[in-house]
Amino acid sequence: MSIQFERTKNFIFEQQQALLTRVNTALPSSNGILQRYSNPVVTKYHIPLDWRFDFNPSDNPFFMERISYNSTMNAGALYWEDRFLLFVRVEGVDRKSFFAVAESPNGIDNFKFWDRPLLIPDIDPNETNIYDIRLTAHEDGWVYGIFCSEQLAPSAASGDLSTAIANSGIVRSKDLLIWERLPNIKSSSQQRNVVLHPEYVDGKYALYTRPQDDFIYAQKGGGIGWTLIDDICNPVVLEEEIINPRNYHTIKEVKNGEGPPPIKTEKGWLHLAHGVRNTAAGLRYVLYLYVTSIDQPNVVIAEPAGYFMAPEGDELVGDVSNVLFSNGWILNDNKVYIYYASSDTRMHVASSTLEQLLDYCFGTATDDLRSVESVRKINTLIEKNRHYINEEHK
Ligand code: BGC
Ligand code: BMA
Repeated sequence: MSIQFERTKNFIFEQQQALLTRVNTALPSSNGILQRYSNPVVTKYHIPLDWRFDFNPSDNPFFMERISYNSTMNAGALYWEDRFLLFVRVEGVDRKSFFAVAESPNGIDNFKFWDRPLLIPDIDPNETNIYDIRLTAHEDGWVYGIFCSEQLAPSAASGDLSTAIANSGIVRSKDLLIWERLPNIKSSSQQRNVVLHPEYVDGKYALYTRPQDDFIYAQKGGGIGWTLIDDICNPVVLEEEIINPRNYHTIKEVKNGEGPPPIKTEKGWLHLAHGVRNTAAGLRYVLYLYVTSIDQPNVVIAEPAGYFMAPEGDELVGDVSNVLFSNGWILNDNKVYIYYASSDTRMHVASSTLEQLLDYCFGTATDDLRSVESVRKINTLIEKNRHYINEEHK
C-alpha cells in the first residue's frame, strides 16, 4: 500500500470528522426576527467518503476522488423520531441531482448523511433530473415528498438542448425507508415548487402549485396557486386559483413559489416562500413570509413588505450567486428551524420562535407598491417614536 494513499486517506478522514462534529453557534440577531449561525449545516464536504473515494489501494493508488460533488442545497425537512432530518438535494459534478438524508440530534449541527442516497423509483426514461423535494407528514398517515422532475422538452427544436419542462413527481412512505412512487401530477402548465398541504380541505388533498407557461419564466402564470385533488394516486390539477400573486416592482416580480409546507399556528397558517426579481446580474432569489386563514388556507390574511431573508456575506456567492432558497423548516418546542440554501451551494439554518414570526407577519408594514407610500409609513413610525425614544438614542 502506498504511503501517499495512507497519508491522503488519513488526512481527509480527520478533516471530515472535525467538520461533522463542529459546534455551530448562534450569531446575535440584528433585527429581532431571527438568528443566523456561524457555520453552514451541510456542505459537499459532509458527503460520506465511501460515496467519493475508492478505498482499494491497488485501484486508486493516489486515494483520488472517483465521484465528485458540486453542491448540497435546497433540502426538504422533517422531524422524525426525535431527529432533525434534511432531504438534501445533492448535485454531482455531472449536474445530476438526487436526494440524500442528513440527520442531526439538535437541528443546528452534527448533521450526518445516512449510509446511502435515496433511490427514487424510476417511472419515466426521459426524466433527467430531480430536485427540491418538499416533505409533508399528511393527516392520512403517509409522509409525502413532492419534487421537481425535469426533462428536455419534447417540443424542443432540433439542436436545442436547453428547453426543458418541469413536472412534479410524488413519492410517499410510512417508514422513510421504502418509498412508493405515484404518478406525476397532471397539469396544463409546467409545475415546479408544488407543496402538499398537511390536512384535508373539504375532504380532499390540497396542493400549493406554481403554474408557469415556460420553464424559466412564469409568463401568464400569476404566482403561487392552490388546487384540490380528488385522488392523490391519480393527481390531476383541474381548477387552480392564484392565492399569492406576483406584482410589479416587488421582490416577486418575475416569479415566486411556496417553500416548505405551511405551519399551523393559533393565528393562521404560516407560509415561507421565495420571490424572484431580475437584475443586471441575473435572477435574485429571496425568502418571504405570509399567513393564511386557518379555515381557508387559500386566503391570505397577512403579508409583510418585501423579503424576510436575503443572501448576506458569504451567502451571496456560489454556484448560482445571489440566491436564497428554502423548501424545509421544522417546528420543535416552539422553536422554528428554517433550513435554507445559499447560492445553490450549501445548507444553513436560521432560528426563530412562532411568537416572533407571527409578530413579524402581523406587525410589519405591508407593501403598498409605491415609493411615496413607503415614505409615508416611515414618517408615521418616526412620529409614533417621538413619544417613546430617549434623547440618547437619537
Ligand atoms: C436547475 C434548477 C433551476 C432551474 C431553473 C434547473 O435545471 O436544476 O436549479 O431552478 O433549472 O433555472
Ligand atoms: C430554481 C429553483 C431552485 C434554485 C433556483 C436558483 O428555479 O427551483 O432549484 O435554487 O432556481 O438557481
